[in-house]
Amino acid sequence: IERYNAKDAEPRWQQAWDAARLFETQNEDPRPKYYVLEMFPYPSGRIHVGHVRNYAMGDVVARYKRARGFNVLHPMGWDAFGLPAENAAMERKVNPREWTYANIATMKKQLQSMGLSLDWSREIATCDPDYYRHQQRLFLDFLEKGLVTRRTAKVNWDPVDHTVLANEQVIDGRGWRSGALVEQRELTQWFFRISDFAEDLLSALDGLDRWPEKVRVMQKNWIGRSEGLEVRFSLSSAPAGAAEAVTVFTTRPDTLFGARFLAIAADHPLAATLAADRPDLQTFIEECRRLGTAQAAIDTAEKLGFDTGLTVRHPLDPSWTLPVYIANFVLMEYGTGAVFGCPAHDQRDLDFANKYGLGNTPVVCPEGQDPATFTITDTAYDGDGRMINSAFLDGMTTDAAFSAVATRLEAEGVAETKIQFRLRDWGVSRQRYWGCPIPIIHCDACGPVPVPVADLPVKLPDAVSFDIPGNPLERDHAWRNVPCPKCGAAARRETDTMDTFVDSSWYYARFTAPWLQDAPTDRGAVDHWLAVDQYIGGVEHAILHLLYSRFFMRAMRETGWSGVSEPFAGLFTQGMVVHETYKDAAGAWVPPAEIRLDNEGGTRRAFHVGTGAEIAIGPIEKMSKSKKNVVDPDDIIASYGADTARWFVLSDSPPERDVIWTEEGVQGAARFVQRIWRLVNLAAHTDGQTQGADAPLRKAAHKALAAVEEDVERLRFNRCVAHVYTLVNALDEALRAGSTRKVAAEAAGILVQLIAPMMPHLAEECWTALGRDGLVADAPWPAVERALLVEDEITLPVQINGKKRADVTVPSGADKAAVEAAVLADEAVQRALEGRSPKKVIVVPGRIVNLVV
Ligand code: ANZ
Ligand code: ZN
Repeated sequence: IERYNAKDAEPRWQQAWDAARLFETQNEDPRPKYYVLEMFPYPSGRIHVGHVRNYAMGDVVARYKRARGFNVLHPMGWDAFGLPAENAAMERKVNPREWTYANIATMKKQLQSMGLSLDWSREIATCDPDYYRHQQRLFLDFLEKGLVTRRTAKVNWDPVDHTVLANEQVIDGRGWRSGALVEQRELTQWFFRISDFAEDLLSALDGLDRWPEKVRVMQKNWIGRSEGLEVRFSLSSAPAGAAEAVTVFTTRPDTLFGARFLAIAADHPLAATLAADRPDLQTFIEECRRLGTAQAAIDTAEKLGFDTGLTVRHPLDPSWTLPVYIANFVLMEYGTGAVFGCPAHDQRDLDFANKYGLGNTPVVCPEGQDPATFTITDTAYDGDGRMINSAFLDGMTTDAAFSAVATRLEAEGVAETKIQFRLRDWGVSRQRYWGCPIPIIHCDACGPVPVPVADLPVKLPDAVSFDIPGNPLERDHAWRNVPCPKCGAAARRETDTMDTFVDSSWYYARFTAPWLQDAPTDRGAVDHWLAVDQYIGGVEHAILHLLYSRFFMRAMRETGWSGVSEPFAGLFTQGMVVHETYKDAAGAWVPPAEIRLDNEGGTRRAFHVGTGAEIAIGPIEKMSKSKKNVVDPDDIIASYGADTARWFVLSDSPPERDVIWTEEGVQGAARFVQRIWRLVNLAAHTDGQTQGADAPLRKAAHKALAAVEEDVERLRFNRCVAHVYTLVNALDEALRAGSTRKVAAEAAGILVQLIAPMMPHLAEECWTALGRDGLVADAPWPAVERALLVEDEITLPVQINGKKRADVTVPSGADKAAVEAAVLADEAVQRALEGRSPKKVIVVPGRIVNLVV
């Protein structure tokens, strides 16, 4: 038998699938639908092995479901707007559009060489006017529905990328891409009102039972629901022009008797009033602003306060007054921008109080502590307990005290219960060129005017220069200066473009009818295909992309573009592909392609292929350009073929965990490809006459079939791989023992169908070798013969006086008497009995045997 030649076979089968238009999905089809989607890639230049893993998983599901009789939708597209295209334009003087489309062409070829069962007829690039015109339409519809607003807001300004960042794009006070320290600026911005849906986005998480629990928890925390009270503290004497009272939001009204101060945000209106004629206060406010609004920065910064000299009356005891501070740890953006400080039970308040000598009063005593001696010094107690030092609350639990305070203050009209969310509205304005233009025209007389739908798309101008920093749209007067659609006066286009997260928030809906010219979606198609049955992607998108998409579905529902609320019924987050790192004697990183590994004497050593010099093997890390530990899928496919690469990324570890890419592993996968090829050919031509091996082989084949079914459904691809190995071993054995051609071919056929979702090209070649008709990619999944799965023997553990002493194998239909006889005859049991005879033998059928002596 000749070796299997992937280089020759793979393109041949890809053409065969194309010619049969096998993966072009029709919306009208009587079969049940199945929508499987992998997160679409950003066209950065080339695909990396992370993509290979992601798409291989999706492809297994798609091909399997297809074989199971589903009408499968498995599309692919490009998340094509974004900063790298502009950076390339700046660095290499290439047009962002040309750069992007060139990358798409390269990456599409690469994906096609993987043999994925994708419906390329539905391909989308988000930078295509045929896509973003509909996004502009959605924006206008959302605007009309009140789901979009415009307001000035403090924004995170990235001074290196010259752009506004969403809070989510600020990590530890730095821009997520540039790593630059983010500044705060006041700008007029467009916002999607995602916070209107906070309650729904939160409660609907419970229904997403095919999402990883950890992702649901992350979303829940991000939405951040708090139940509390808004309480008014009246000012002892309000300064001129200021409100009479300061309202705080608290989740701990039970601790009200522990209050020692009030603190307001630097941007609180009262602070502004006071600062009018106080330069020292103005300086302090400036200082607070520089800290920004990033939670991490606030949490780690030293607590700073400014004593306003004002006091407020305690709402539960008007004779008691509290000082009012301006404090850097209070955010204007959350709650009411004011808090009451309870140092004994809140760490930030305690740090602050200790610094400014404000003292503390413990009011919650932990269970088991003596209230008489319970004191707080450096560590606040934020748990539950019994109320102390709290007048009418004394002796109550914290929960009871919460209700008692709420009831009393509400009755007095100084408080209301309030549900507060951490989720902010989504600011989508970006001061960038390479994004979807916001379809608005600014007129001095009419204000911001929507571009009429008939005038869409607002197309990006093609000729742009990035010679000077900033947004080229601002400088393009021909593009920018247009008449007002309302009054005809000279007006200006909005030059901000949309956050690229908008593009990816509805692409999965567009895939259901991407050919539509005059509407974003077709209701019939969108309602038929959505929700996506299985979405697969990186956990790094667990919060933003998924939350924004969930918002978009709801907004599209409100505007009539969808009848569905949840975009993704099933979600799977796959692990990364990681790799060893290599460093030469001079400390420079060496790419794996230049490494030769040696395992002589059982120690792994690395040598440079060119110089022969020994190279140090470093830790296994996420593949990154900076550490050069990347492998190029093209190289792997060129030397081993796509099936080997696919098999390897599916095989080595559970799909949700990281997989370590090793040359040895890939070689192992390549050998397995040849082994399958050889065995299938042997099976096709065996002239075995004996039938002895037939029964166990049939059993092994149907067992593997049933096991793969179960594990594919749960996306446990590594276990599917293991079942295939088991069947291959069984087939090998049977062929040696001599099985009939009929049974060998049946088993080989099942084997080929099991590998077809994972190694589709090899499977086709084997299918032909077995003399089967048509394409295995188009063949229905074989039916499991359940009768073959019944075990004819079972192994029972035997305990003597509660201790396990032996395993005894009996026929699975054996009755109690037969089991007892077999147990007592067992050598290990006899040894353990040491001549004693058991007083009692308890047989739990199918489970265990207990002997009492
Ligand atoms: C008094 C108090 C006593 C509080 C106590 C806590 C413990 P979550 O759960 O995140 O909603 N807070 C309210 N608004 C704030 C703002 N704008 N900036 C900073 N902190 C703010 O947190 C609610 C708690 O965070 C509130 O309850 C308030 O402090 C603080 F023993 O009120 B608490
Ligand atoms: Zn006008």
